[in-house]
Amino acid sequence: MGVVNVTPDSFSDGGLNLDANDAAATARRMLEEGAAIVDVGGESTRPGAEPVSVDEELRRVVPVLERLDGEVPVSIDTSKAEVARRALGLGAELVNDVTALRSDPDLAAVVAEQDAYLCLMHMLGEPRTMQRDPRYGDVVAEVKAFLEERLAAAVAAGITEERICLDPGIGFGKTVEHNFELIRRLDELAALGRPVVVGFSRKSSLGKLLGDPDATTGTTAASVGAAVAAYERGATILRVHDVREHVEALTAAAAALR
Ligand code: HH2
Repeated sequence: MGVVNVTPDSFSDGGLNLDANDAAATARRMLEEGAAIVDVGGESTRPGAEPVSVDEELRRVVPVLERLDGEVPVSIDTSKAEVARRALGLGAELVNDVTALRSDPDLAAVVAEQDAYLCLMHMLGEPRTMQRDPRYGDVVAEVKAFLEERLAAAVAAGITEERICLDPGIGFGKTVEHNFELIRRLDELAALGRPVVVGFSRKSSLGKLLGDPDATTGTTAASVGAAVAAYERGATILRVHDVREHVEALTAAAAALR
């Protein structure tokens, strides 16, 4: 899954794809580089980010989806029912909701009515404050219980279980150690029986691991290492910014692990 952030402020690619033509070109390039789907988002959820209005989010993502014209498999990274509805109408097939259907009460019905795919992600708190001293007893057990509960809620709301994937939410209310423990024990999340999505790409825990306590991003090489480890522990979808490098590494890893 390639990442295209149509935002001025995303933590690693903010501003790069704010122009709809640039964003559409990036999405098409990612498809050529081997992405199976491209995740288009109009709202940054980086630590400290402020929410964006529905109108502004639509203004950012709709022109991109219009330019892609259904030719690129698209995931819409949104928590808003209206944005999801418009995106699905323009050909998007997956709704990636980092709030796991907890922020907009109308979103579940939109996904159910359109029979779209859905990604439910774990987050502790909200982006504005989530990195202020996050604590867990057992991070993996707590994330697993959360995802299990949100999966049941989504199914109860009429969404087909076979269309739902789950994501531990790397960096969303987690320390460096929490993030790596989630990858180390990813098989426990895969045991829920749904495909697991992992988005470690460029996240600050990678920069911190490599020795910079103030890092806000991580390198491509570190991202690839984390993605290969996640794949080995059962991840099905890797959400990444550097598609070519990840496709090459994962192709080799898949051949070696077969
Ligand atoms: N991470 C980000 C955004 N959306 N969705 C899922 N399912 N999993 C993730 O790990 C995930 C996500 C944050 O990364 P990015 O989109 O690059 O940055 P920003 O939120 O600043 O736009």
